[in-house]
Amino acid sequence: MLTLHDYLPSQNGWKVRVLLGLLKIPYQTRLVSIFEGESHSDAFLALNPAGAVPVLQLEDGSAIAESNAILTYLAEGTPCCRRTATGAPR
Ligand SMILES: N[C@@H](CCC(=O)N[C@@H](CS)C(=O)NCC(=O)O)C(=O)O
Repeated sequence: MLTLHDYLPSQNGWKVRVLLGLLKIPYQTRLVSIFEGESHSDAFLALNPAGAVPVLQLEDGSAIAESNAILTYLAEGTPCCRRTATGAPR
C-alpha cells in the first residue's frame, strides 16, 4: 500500500490527499511532526533530503517528494491528466 508522509495542516499535503481521494487510491498516512524536527531526522532525510512533506512512499520502498511531482505521478494515465506537459492529447 502507498504511504503518504504528511502533516495535516500542510496545503502541499492537502492537494495530494485530494487527488488520492478523487482517484480512490488506497493509502495509509504517516504523520510527521515537522515542528518537532522529525522531518529533519536521518530516517526522514533518507526519504526526502529536502526534509519536507509530503512524501509518497511506494510499495517497493522508493519515495517521491515534491507535491507537484507526486500529483503528476498519481494523475498520469487517469482522467485527471488527459494532456501532456506540452498540451498534446495523450
Ligand atoms: N515544494 C514543496 C514544499 C514542501 C514544504 O514546504 N513542506 C512543508 C510543509 S507545507 C514542510 O514540510 N516543512 C518542514 C520544513 O521545511 O522543515 C512541495 O510542494 O512539496
